[in-house]
Amino acid sequence: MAYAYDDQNIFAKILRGEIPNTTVLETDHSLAFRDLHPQAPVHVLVIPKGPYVCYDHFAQMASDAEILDYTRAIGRVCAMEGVAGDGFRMIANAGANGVQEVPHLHVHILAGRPLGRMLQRA
Ligand code: DGP
Repeated sequence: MAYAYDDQNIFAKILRGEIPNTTVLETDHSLAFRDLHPQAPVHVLVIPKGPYVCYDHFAQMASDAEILDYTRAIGRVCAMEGVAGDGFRMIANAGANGVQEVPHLHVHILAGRPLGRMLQRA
């Protein structure tokens, strides 16, 4: 599977500083910021700085340093946002069936209210 990265996607523009964001955490290889349209009291997006379309692309192609940094960044955001006590959900949408809107890998961290069942029938 070849992954074609579009560097005009909105998160690439955020990474280049062309669009503002509300940053929660920045590390060497990752950026976490608040979702523009939050669906829960806590709704943070965590993205790698590298040009990866989706999670499987990242998991196959990223360096060990990027994967370590990204995984630790997600852990740090969870701790900073205090999501562990009442629980939370992480979502990484991919492609058309996954209804991925922005083609740059992002994990959603959602918390702060009961989130319902994982999936609904379309
Ligand atoms: P997804 O469907 O998984 O690709 O979700 C994309 C998310 O990105 C969606 O929850 C809204 C968010 N989003 C879209 N544009 C912007 C933006 O310009 N800034 C921020 N902070 N979030 C955005």
